[in-house]
Amino acid sequence: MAPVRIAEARVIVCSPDRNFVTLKLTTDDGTVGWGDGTLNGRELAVASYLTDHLSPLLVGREAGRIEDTWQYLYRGAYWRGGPVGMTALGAVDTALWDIKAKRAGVPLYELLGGRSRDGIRVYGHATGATIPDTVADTRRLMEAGFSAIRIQTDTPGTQGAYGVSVPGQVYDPSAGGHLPQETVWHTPSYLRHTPTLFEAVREELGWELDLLHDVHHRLSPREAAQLGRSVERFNPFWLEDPTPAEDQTAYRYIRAQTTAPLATGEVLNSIWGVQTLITERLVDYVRATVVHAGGVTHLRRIFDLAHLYGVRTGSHGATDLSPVSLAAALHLDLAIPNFGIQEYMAHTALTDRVFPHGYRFADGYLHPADEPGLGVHLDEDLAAHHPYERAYLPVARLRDGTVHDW
Ligand code: KDG
Ligand code: MG
Repeated sequence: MAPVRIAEARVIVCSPDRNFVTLKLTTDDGTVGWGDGTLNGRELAVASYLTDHLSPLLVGREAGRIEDTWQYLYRGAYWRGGPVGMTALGAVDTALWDIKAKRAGVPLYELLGGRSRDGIRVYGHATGATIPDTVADTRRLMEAGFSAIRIQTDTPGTQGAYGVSVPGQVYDPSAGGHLPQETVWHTPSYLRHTPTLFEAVREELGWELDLLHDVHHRLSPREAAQLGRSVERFNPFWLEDPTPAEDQTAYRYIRAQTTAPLATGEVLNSIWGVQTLITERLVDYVRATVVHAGGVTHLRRIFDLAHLYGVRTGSHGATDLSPVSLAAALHLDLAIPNFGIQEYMAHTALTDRVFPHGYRFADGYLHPADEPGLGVHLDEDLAAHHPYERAYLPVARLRDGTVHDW
């Protein structure tokens, strides 16, 4: 195949119900590649990193040299890494893989080694203000075909629990305005309440379903161990982010105290951020993503390391990851040997119209598009009707006003 060069790099920021940053790379033979560069609450920093710092380096480069471009933009930058830089690099890398697969005339998973499975098992999100509401929502998802469901509920004694949606709306914690919303967190109430949620779901819906729960970084290692022990008997599929993710060694303590399976990594963006977790087998699932962990090239490297140590994958897939990165995740999920599960929250109808895509959900599984490339596009005219709107994720405080992990 004759080499082509990148002729244009354009960043599109739009807000079809929420903000997304998308990179469009066009080669001199007219092939277009799409990359997601969305970093919730810090979108414009990635847009500027791409427009002001990376795009000038990309124009004129050979589009097919993906690994070399990755190394050039990572090792070649003295100030490397971090969520903004790795998200920008992820957007470039994803767009280059899209181009390579389109030029080869195959869906991306074919270039990653081909299918290792028939479909990608996903978990959905059940939420509710009360435990009966969450049980009802879990039942709704079971009836929709999900065999794995994350359960979250409001906790009496806290204000603005993580993961609980406004009834009838897609869960999205970010909110518009000049300042982030503030929530009130109280660990003792949460530790008392959460096991009763697991108990109610098991009593009402039985033991076939895989149940997941996201602690969202709020506990100390000792508290996390207590939670793990108190839900072990309900056979959880995983407890996610029990403690702040950047402290890898906290997991040594938790692991020694509980057999509850552990998952982490959605906020970690490089192989060095998960190295100890994987090589010491401190977690069961690694949740890094294409968009925040440097694209398909780097995430594949993380997943291969995880494979060596028997750790499986469970990539982050909240709605602040655009359909472009969800599509990329599906191709990688389909190809790797150590796939575990993929998070899936459907986007809003408007987001889906702005990002037409060929992936589809059936019977608890997602299937990537079979067209060449990622199988996702951006309708630039429609996107232009939905410009960026300032929005932040919430901030958590304890009852005495101390800032806590959200
Ligand atoms: O931007 C933050 C969200 O993506 C995050 O809060 C969602 O924790 C999350 C999850 O597991 O989906
Ligand atoms: Mg999470």
